[in-house]
Amino acid sequence: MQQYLQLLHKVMDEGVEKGDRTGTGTKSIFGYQMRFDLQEGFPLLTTKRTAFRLIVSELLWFLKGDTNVRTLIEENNRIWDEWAFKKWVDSAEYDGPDMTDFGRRALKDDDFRTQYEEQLELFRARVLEDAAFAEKYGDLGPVYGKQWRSWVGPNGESIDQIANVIDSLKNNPDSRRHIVTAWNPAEVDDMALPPCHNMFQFYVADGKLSCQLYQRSADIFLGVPFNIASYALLMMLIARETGYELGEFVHTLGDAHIYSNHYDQVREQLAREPRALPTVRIAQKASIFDLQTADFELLGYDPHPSIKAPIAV
Ligand code: DHF
Ligand code: TMP
Repeated sequence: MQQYLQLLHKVMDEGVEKGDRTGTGTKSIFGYQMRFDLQEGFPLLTTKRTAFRLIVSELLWFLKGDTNVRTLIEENNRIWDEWAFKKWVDSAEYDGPDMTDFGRRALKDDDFRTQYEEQLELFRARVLEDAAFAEKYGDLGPVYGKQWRSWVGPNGESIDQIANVIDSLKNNPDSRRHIVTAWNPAEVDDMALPPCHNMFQFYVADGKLSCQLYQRSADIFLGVPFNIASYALLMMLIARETGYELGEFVHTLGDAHIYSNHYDQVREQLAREPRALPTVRIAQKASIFDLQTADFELLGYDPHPSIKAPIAV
């Protein structure tokens, strides 16, 4: 994971100060590549505790083709709630206290923060209790799960990119077309957040499966540790399904940024020594689509303590 720490260093030292959609401000570089050999262990950060369980449940949620936060909340995974909540408070049906620009206001105003947390909790409860409400406001639009499993083609047909790529990896390993893309230009405007990890390609050589991800936008402190581990897990699942050994995960970043309210946390993390990587054990099921969060076991994980940071909405 030295490459991740090198990335933190590089962006802190050389990043250009740049405004962004969320109004937070960032230091940013454009274009960076990391390579993780999965034979060397599971690439989960050891310089801060990173929530493996949330990474697993999010990946299984993508693989099921799900786009509704209800199923995540049921698993006590709240990482996508703010983006569904945003759709709810912007809707005509919402009649609670004004939540305009809630992410930034909650950072500056403690009274507002209390009010916002109350509204977010009410939203979660309602998504869990009220199926019709959840269907309307828990859904993030045609995000990853939809594009991976049921991209709608020009004649209304549904394309399962994950099943197709498993098939092509098995039957035509030398192909240079093992691609899955979540970036559907016809549908990005309907998504709560356009895909950040937007395209990946598999590669088979010497009986080993590798994968390269192009991530257009990378929140290096909060998002990227999840993204690395998520794609490493995805590779383990696809390798199991296709019978190959594990090769490299190649992670290519577009706009790689550190938010201005993460600088202290980054410095704290950079003062820590990396430890040995953990490993992951996954239960044997008939198909990867049958797996559940409890089927994943993380072994030998001994990280430094977690470091909290606000997420830019
Ligand atoms: N927006 C932004 N600005 N950055 C992101 O990384 C991001 N990621 C999204 C959706 N929108 C985003 C989906 N993935 C967390 C991590 C990944 C993620 C969303 C949220 C997160 O908050 N992680 C914290 C707390 C995790 C916990 O609850 O334990 C962390 O410290 O890792
Ligand atoms: P953007 O759509 O304006 O690029 O904002 C998306 C933010 O979310 C950006 O900071 C990148 C971050 N992000 C990740 O780093 N990884 C992820 O998996 C997701 C969903 C978002």
